[in-house]
Amino acid sequence: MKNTDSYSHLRGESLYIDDLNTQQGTLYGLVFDAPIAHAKILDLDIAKAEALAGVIKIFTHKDVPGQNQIGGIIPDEPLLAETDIHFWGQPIAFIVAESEAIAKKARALITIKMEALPVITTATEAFKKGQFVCAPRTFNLGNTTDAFKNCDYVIEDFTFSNGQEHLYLETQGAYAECQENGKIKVTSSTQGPTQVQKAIAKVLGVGMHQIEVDVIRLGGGFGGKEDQATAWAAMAALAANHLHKPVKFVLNRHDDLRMTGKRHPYESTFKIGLNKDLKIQAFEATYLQNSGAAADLSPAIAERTLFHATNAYNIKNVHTTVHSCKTNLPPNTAFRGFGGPQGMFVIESAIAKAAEKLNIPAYKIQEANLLQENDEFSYGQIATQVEAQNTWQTAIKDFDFEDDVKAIQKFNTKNTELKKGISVMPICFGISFTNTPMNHARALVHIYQDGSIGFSTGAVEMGQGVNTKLKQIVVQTLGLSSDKIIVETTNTTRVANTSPSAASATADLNGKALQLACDSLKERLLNVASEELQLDKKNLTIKNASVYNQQKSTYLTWESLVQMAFLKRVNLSEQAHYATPEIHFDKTKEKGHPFAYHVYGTAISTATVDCIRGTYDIDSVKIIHDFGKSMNLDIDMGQIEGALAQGIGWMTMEEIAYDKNGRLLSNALSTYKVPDVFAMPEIVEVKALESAGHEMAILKSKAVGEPPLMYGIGTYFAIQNAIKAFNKNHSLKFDAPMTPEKVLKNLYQN
Ligand code: LUZ
Ligand code: MOS
Repeated sequence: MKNTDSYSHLRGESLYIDDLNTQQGTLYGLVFDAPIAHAKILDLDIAKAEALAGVIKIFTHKDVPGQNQIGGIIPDEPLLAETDIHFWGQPIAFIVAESEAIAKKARALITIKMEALPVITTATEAFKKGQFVCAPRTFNLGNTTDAFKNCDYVIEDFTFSNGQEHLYLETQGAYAECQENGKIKVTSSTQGPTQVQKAIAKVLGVGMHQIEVDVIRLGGGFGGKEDQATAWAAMAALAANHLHKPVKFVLNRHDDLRMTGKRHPYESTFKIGLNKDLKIQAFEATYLQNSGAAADLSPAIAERTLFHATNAYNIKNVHTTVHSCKTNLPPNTAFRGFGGPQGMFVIESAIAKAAEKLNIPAYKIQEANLLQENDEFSYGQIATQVEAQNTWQTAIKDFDFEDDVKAIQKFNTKNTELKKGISVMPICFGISFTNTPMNHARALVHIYQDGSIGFSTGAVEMGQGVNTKLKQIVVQTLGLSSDKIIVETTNTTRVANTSPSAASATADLNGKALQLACDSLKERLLNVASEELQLDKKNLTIKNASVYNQQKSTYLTWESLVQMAFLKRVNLSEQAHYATPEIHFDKTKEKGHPFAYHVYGTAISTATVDCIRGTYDIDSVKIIHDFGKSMNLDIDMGQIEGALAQGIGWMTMEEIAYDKNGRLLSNALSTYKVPDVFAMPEIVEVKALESAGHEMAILKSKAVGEPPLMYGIGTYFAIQNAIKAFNKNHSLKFDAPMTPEKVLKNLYQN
């Protein structure tokens, strides 16, 4: 099925927050934020700003009728600063005016007196000072101390991976409208409508039933709107509630870049031990996560780092610890991969370092340690339906890896100023929210009297194509054509208590609930058909919008069947609930079976480095990906290509920079470089692994949102491999992103 949004996207008719028709009397919001990263607020003067013509009111924490608190996991984040400032860009006051332009003028009139406090911007500094947003976590398997004693080689080093700006095309925003009896409706650009509803209710001090959150679609989320769409919606709702006027608040790009959290930078140390046969015997790592000034989703992200610490490898002795370090940066947050990529970069670095020491290619070590059926992950889950070897071997064979290696060697002998490199990157990513209670979803389906269908789920369309997949499920289950079916907006009054659209699990969870609802409706309608046709129900099916008896069509069309059912007073609506079976996790033991299944794949990347300039091209990325049985290859391919681009960006060019005072330097697209079409590899080839799929994946079509981002990690090592071909004495360093500046240094330093 074609992406259901392609028609309205192409015509520019798709609606985002900023496209909504505003009601008469709509007011506009703007945040006054902290101009310093850490301070005590001595005095805030809003009088002059509030006196400006066209300014309606300026809200501070004193105007919050409920709790001034938006922390999702830990209540440590005020909506509007009270006595202290903890990061540059922290919201302090919310200006509401007749226009954005007036609000902007008012912002310049606000004055604040502060007493500056020491600023911490790195995880290591916070770690040394003992500042954390939550307790550390440790996963342990076997006994690393004993295992290291018997290793032929033990290698230790440290790694850094930087943050990453989400850069969703649509910035954060919300539109709040008052309704009758104190009810407020908020249209929000959020991945988590229920989180937004809950936070607003808390801030206003009312029940969740007073708040309706509606989501049409997002212009991208990537994790940035899993937890961090709440503040803006809560401010708009706060103002609408107080003023009894509609309030629109869409962040401009600069405000969004400055005020929102990003992917967590990680500073990590590792110790890896292996034997002459290249089998990794033990792996230890300590991850210092730069959490920023509040917990946000950091505890869950830290946990996922541990879940993916050994990537697609089997290691019998593992000891990993993660510390969520509190710094004076905006609270860092979910970003595609959710801490997994950060963990995987460390094990890949460890393998690269070991390979350097043994003077062999890294892929020999990788290959010797790939996960196999019934291996145990460090968190106790037993690996089944493992495709690590399959995707690896298929990639090596189908993409003529050995030939590539030889060609690159030949190229490197012939050329002095240009060097090529190659890497292999296997991935293994667990599917399910690691927090087990979040793994459930609901769907609501209405069949109208004329046979047309409208359905709702908790899934948020953010460009990933979930609405198309959901529509496909209805089409398949009820045997109809898609023009009879509409996907309603995601709305908390139709489908309540939803988990955010995240963790790559949206289509699985919501799709399974939808499938259950459609199955029930189908059963009910086939009962009616069986009665009408006087035929055995078990021979009846619905396809091509007609009832079929043993593969032969009957006179009963879908429309007539629905009408008949309605006249017989049969319920044409259904609500269903799906909760992922089998999964569990015991945090006291740090053991369990947290994932429904894993997604596997292998990417081969090649790069060419210009050894005079330090610039590089990623020449090719060739991927064997485990889609299971992809239910929509167009959409899934789009996810792979997008994730790969984002992974390449994170690993090779996107460089978040804060100065030592905690001010964001990379605060515009002139100073923050993201991949464009020229940065993409000239060759991107994606082939589907032949595999059975997994029962817990919707229609056996495996989750595809996050896993392919980690193919991008391979490009870091392909560049590094080329550098090593030029600078034989170079000692590998693991400092991502591999920007041209760093490439140049590495080419000429040891
Ligand atoms: N969000 C979340 C996620 O709350 N829990 C998760 O496990 C997760 N994993 C990936 C992306 N977002
Ligand atoms: Mo996410 S990182 O919101 O799946």
